[in-house]
Amino acid sequence: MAYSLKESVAKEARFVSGHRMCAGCGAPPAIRNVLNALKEEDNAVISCATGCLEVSSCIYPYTSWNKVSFIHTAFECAAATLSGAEKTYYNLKKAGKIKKTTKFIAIGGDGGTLDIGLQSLSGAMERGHDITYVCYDNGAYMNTGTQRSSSTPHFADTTTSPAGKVSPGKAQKRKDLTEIMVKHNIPYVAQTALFGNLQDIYTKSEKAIYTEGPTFLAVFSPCPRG
Ligand SMILES: Cc1ncc(C[n+]2csc(CCOP(=O)(O)OP(=O)(O)O)c2C)c(N)n1
Ligand code: SF4
Ligand SMILES: [Mg+2]
Repeated sequence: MAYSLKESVAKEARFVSGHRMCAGCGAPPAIRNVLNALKEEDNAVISCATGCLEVSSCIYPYTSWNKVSFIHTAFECAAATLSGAEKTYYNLKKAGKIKKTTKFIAIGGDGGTLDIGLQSLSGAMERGHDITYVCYDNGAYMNTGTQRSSSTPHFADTTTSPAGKVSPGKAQKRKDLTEIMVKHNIPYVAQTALFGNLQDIYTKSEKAIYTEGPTFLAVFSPCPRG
């Protein structure tokens, strides 16, 4: 569907207010905009690695996840968990036991994706599951106090790579996960920034979610605190 701002704001959001993320955090609007690309008639299963987004959006008995099935997964296995759910759906659909279309979306932060969950992400992409992996990349392990990740830019100041008289900040260069995903030869890989171009995030999310096979989307998402 061609992008229409009017139509996209009229859709019922799949990620809604009431969460406990910091004011000004990029992750909630980033994910709301990614999920906005889902067709209203489709179901979605979300597998979410721990991180700021996960711990702040489902504090029992409240949740900000609307009209989706949500699985909280450990860091290591957001993609592996979703692979299992997708394969089960595939088999049930083939047997005629499920009629409705369901889309499968894994979400992780940069720590959960570039570092701790990389192996299960790579495996799921290589096996060819019909899933979309979305990394909201804020450049550090923000939830535990801004520790450097492999996505933290060179020379950036974090609590474990302090910049000052003794050290210039993070000594290592940033890992380029988007390029690593391209090298998996999967049908669709994209990256975008949330702010400034809602059409870009919508168009790429729609393409990622509705392209058959494994797809990857990186969304750069600011963390005012970190
Ligand atoms: C295996 C494991 N190690 C460490 C933690 C502690 N932990 C919880 S959230 C978090 C930071 C996550 O960073 P990132 O994935 O970049 O998401 P962000 O918090 O930046 O949104 C850490 C280290 C954990 N829950 N599980
Ligand atoms: S610490 Fe950063 S990433 Fe976490 S909720 Fe606050 S602004 Fe968002
Ligand atoms: Mg992070």
